[in-house]
Amino acid sequence: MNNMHTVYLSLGSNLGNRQVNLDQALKLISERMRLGKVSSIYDTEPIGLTNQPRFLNLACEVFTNLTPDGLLALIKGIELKMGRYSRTGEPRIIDIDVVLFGDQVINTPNLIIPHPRMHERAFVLVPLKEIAPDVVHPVLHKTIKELDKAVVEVQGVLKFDS
Ligand code: PH2
Ligand code: MG
Ligand code: MG
Repeated sequence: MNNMHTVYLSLGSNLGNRQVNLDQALKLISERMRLGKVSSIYDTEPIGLTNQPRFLNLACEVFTNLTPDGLLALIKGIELKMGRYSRTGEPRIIDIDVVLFGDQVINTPNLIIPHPRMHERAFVLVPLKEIAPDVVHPVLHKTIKELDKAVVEVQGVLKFDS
């Protein structure tokens, strides 16, 4: 099957040189898939985590004919290659999350798409709105623009000047 999917990823880093980490992740992604639009970088308040440094976050579009599980494996490989050691709740060099995979709805033990918290997170929606304002969330049936408007708190998302 050669079925191209448009996928949106959310990237975050709050350890080490955050901007270099995001750049490196984009480079590794682009070596394995066709990279489409990339948002600006935002400096963001950590959400749902205590005593952690601020994040840099961005969103990007990729085109792939991988399956969702194949894409997840590729992404985990990139995170490991970049030296991510994972203890939940600790700062991380890089976190790459699949937020949307075409209009697919997936609920398996190791993969939930759309990302279950994307619609309440300004650090995901603000960058995503730049590159995909009219894309429709396949479960909530709202556009990214509409979802972003509904996130009332600003949640400390600031444009990052490099
Ligand atoms: N990622 C999380 C939890 N909290 N907060 C911000 N600002 N940015 C993130 O990327 C982030 C977070 C879990 O992966
Ligand atoms: Mg995450
Ligand atoms: Mg993750």
